[in-house]
Amino acid sequence: MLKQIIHTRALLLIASILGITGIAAAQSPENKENGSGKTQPPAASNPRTVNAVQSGPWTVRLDQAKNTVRVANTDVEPVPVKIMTTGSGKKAFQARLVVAPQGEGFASAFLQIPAGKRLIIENISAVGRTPPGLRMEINFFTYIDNNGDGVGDISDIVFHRIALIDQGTFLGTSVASANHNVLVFADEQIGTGHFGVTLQARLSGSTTEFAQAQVTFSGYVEDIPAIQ
Ligand SMILES: [Ca+2]
Repeated sequence: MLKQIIHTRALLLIASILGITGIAAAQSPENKENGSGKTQPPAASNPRTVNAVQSGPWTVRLDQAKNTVRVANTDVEPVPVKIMTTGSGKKAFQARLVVAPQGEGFASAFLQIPAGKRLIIENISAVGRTPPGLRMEINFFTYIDNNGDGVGDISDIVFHRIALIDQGTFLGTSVASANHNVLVFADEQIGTGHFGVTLQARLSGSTTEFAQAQVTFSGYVEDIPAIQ
């Protein structure tokens, strides 16, 4: 009987030790991860990532030794890239022309382009001032060797119309204005011929009162390419 009691206590002690060990094992970090007691590396299809969130501006620096940027786009979805070149004689250009039409015939003014240069006009700002009841038409024309024959001829002339919008009447003068982003090429020289920008304006009727068109041209000049 005594032997049986001792044997039973021994079994209870062993069971108690095993139970404590089991609880400790169940609470270990490894078992929390995968329940197997072994730490597994992250699967390639489900890599561990860090949610990188930062308030305020980001600063991204290029490695000066490599200094390249690659954009992973497909051929059917290319990223538009504009190559900027410098040192080709580019120079900012801005000029204003004024004409004072008095009737339905065109009055004109001439803008000289620097010798041997191509003027690229990127913006025009225009205003037409007329007596109330009259309207004004404004346009300008330029030249570029459109037919590529190296000769300045009538086929090289190009017209550009300016769409004015009525602004109202101010102190007895009606005002219409426009501001357009444009892309206009104007060569000063084609072959042996020399050209510029001609502004012209006319009225929808005759008047002896004040009428005036002003156009500001903004852009740049550069060397005319040798081969076009
Ligand atoms: Ca030509």
